[in-house]
Amino acid sequence: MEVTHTDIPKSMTLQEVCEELHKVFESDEVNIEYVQELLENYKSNPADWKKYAKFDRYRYTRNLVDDGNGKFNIMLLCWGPSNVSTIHDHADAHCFMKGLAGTLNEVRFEWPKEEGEENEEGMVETERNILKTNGVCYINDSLGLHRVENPSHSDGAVSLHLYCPPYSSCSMFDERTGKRTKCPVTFWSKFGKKCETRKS
Ligand code: 2CO
Ligand code: FE2
Repeated sequence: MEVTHTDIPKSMTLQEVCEELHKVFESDEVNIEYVQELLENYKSNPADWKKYAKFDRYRYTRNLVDDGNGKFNIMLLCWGPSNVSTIHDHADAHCFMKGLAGTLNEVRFEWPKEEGEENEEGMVETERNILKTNGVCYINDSLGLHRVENPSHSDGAVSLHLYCPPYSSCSMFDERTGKRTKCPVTFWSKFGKKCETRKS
């Protein structure tokens, strides 16, 4: 079925959503509303994504689903009970996030003051959002920073993330001081296969 930007079929598989996203990102202009609508329209079906859902005991995992011909990345993030990210930016990328299973909390922060300035009060929280299964949220660096956490002590959570353009490092921030550290972001698996861990 031909999909136009005004006519999204009611039931799409994750693969069909990814195919449509390839079409959307052929253009250099990102239609944020349309991407958001497309992701909202998708009803999470574990049969579509369970082969990418790989959990680690200690921290959330990033599992690449589609590399978007180098223009964007789609990945599944798996959050074990109580897993939490650092406070981070998104390296000037658009970040869409959709809940696939469980519930996540997103806590947003203002950018800290420039280095060298006083930063005594620590980082300033601006917003808290709850991302339920099938919910979608969007952030980019002009909207601030965030931390994402799985508030459940017993259940895992799974989320789908789309970044455009893809990025391989971002900045992480110390909540108490606002101090920034540049960090690589890595994948736990790509296309359903576990990545080799580099031995030092
Ligand atoms: N941005 C984080 C990451 O890609 C996850 S929080 O949602 O954007 O690891
Ligand atoms: Fe993020």
